[in-house]
Amino acid sequence: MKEKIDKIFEDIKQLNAKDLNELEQIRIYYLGKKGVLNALFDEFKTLPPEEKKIYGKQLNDLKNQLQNFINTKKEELESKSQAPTSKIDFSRPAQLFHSSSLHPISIVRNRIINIFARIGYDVAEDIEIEDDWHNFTALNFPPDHPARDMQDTFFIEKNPDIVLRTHTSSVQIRLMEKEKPPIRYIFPGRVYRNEAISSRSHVFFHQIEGLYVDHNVSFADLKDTLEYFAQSLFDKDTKIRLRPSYFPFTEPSAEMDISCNLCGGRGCSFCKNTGWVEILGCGMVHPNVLKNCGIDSDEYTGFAFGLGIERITNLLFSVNDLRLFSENDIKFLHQFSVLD
Ligand code: 2NL
Repeated sequence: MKEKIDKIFEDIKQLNAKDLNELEQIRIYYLGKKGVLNALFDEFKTLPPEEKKIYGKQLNDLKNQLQNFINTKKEELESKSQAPTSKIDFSRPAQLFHSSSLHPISIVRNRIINIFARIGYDVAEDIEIEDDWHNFTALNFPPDHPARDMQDTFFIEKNPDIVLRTHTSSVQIRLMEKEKPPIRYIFPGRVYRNEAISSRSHVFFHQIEGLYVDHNVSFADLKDTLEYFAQSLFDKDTKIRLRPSYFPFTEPSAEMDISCNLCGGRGCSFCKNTGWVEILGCGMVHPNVLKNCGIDSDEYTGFAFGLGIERITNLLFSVNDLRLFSENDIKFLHQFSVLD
C-alpha cells in the first residue's frame, strides 16, 4: 500500500496534459470509476484498523491533490483554447493614416497672407452683410453702375440698402474710416455675387485685396510689390505684365498677367497660346475714395489690388471646377493633406 501511494504522489509531480482530451484520460485513469484511486480505496477497506489510521488520511490527500491538478489544468487549457490565434499578416503594406487637412482655399490664403506679412502687411477682416455706402458709394460706384443691379448683387429683402458684400473692398473702407495712414493691410474674405452656378462661376468666392496708403506711394511701388508677390507665390523667375483696365475705385487701373506657370510662357492650351494668364486687378486708389474715408488726397496716395483665391488655387493645383471647393468631397479634399 505504502509503495503504491508514494508512487502516485511522485507521479503527480510529473503530470502534464497538452490538451483537454489528454487531461480527461488522466482523470479517468486516476479518478474514474475503475481508476487507480478507487482500486486503492477498495484495498484500503481490507486493511487492519491500525493501518487504516495511517493510510486513510494519505489516500484522501492523494485524491485532493489529483482533483486540484485536474481542475487547475482544465482552467488553464480552456482559457488557452479561447485566446484568438494570431492572424496578423505583418508583411501587408500599412494602411495610410489620414490626418485632417486644410481646405485648398485656406492653404492658398495662408500662403498669400505670409508673403505679404514678410513685407509688413497686417490682416483685417470684417462683416459680410454690408450697407450700400461701404460696398458701393464710398468706392466711387456711380448710382447707375450695373453692379448695383439685382442681377449681380444679393440684396437683403425689403431693404435695398443692405447687401451681401460683393468684394472685400468694403472692409478697406471701414478700416480707412478708422485708421490714419500709413495703412498697409491685406483683406481676405468670402464675397457674394448673384450668378448662375457652373464650373466657372459661383454665388460666392474668396478674395484677397491689398491696400497701401502713405506719403508718396507710387505706381512703381505697386508694380514692384506685385512682382515680389508673383515671384514668391509662383516660380522666382515668373514675369509680370500690367495691362490698362478700369475700376471705379482706382485711377489709373490695371490688370496683371503672369507668365504662364504651366508652359513657362511658351504657350499652351491653358494660356490659350498667349504665354500669359491673368491673376489680379489693381490700381492707384481713386482720390474720391480717399476723400470718402476722410483721408486728405493731396497729402496721401495709395495703391490697391484684388484677386480671387479660387482662381489662384486653380492655377497652383490645376483644379478645373469651382464647385469642387464647396462640395466637401473627402476624396478631393484629402489630395491637399500633403501640402502645408
Ligand atoms: C479684381 C479687382 C481690385 C481693388 C480691387 C480697392 C479697394 C479700395 C480702393 C481701391 Cl478701398 N481699390 N480694391 C482695386 C483694384 C482691383 O480687384 O479683379 N478682384 C477680383
